[in-house]
Amino acid sequence: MTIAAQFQIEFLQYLDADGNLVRADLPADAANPQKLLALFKQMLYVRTFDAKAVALQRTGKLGTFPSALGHEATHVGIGAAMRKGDVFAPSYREAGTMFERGVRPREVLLYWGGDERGSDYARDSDAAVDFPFCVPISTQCLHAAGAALAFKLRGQPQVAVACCGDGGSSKTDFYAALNSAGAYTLPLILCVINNGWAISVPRSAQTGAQTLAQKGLAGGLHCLQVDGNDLIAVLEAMRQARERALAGEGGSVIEFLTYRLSDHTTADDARRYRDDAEVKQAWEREPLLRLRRYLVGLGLWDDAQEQAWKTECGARVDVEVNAYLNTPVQPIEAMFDHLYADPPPDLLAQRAEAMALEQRHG
Ligand SMILES: Cc1ncc(C[n+]2csc(CCOP(=O)(O)OP(=O)(O)O)c2C)c(N)n1
Ligand SMILES: [Mg+2]
Repeated sequence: MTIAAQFQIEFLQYLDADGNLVRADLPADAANPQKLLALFKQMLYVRTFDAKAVALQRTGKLGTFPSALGHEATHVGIGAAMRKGDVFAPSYREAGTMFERGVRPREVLLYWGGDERGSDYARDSDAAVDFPFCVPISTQCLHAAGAALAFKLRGQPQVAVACCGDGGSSKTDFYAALNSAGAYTLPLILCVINNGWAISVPRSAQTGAQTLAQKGLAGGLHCLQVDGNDLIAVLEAMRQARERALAGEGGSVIEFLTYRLSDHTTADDARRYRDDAEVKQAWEREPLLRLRRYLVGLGLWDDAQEQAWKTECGARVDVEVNAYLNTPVQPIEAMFDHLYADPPPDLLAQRAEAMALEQRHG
């Protein structure tokens, strides 16, 4: 027998869990520590927002919320690597990426509070062209593939980026998206955020594949596995994938290894299906810890600065929360108004019924 084809999956990491550099060839982003510092501060802001959103849900002021605790390097890094004109198609968890695109925290709160105005991003932000949160698993991968096809047909130098989870990478939509990206050489970056769990299904039960990155090989895409808790690696992986796409060399599947330190959502209790020991270990690899150590080592950060910044983050988040809580509630019929240009008769009947009920009960 001869070998018909051979493949390998590379793993990218610059900063280990202790904040030590494991490679000498630092990319340009890391050679600019001020940029890393700014993104570290943003990661802390995202974590502050996340904790507040969970607290709002617990006190009855927000609907179900999917925490992104532990995903900060992946989420902020993906957003920071994107450019105006690119299109982002998130799942439900990537608020941290959306903030980088210019989505305001108050909009994210509106969305999870059940108000569609939260998806109407400001016209002057990079996010104006982005897709809203997507709860149906991995359908956003196809939306992003469609955007990437449009960029290609129009000859626009832009990329489409979709995020899905380890579980999402098992869906047909994910495979169809990567197949079209390979067949048409689309500028599409599929980010598989492997946080170890798909609600209560562990990564080990999710697939027989050794890595999730290798799924892109079947479609002829470039594939890479990245330490998703290492901001430097996330930025560099995205930079390379974007450059490759813009050079007409096609799309990528990037697997980001991270961990869901929180429950799946506020409607879940992960203690019922996973070991505390696993979570404890994951806390030792979390993304803020290592970047903090690295920046402290460079003399760019210390405890006093962190305390001051945390206070500032709390105040900034409070402004957003107040803006959300003070947004006048929409009339009941608003929930029917963003589904169809021409609503079908049964929906119009439901709309009328809802309005009549509201009039009767106030
Ligand atoms: C089409 C579809 N099927 C099932 C669900 C229910 N569901 C919500 S989240 C989830 C697990 C997703 O896990 P993963 O893709 O790993 O993303 P994570 O939540 O870990 O970010 C499932 C099955 C859904 N939202 N959409
Ligand atoms: Mg997952």
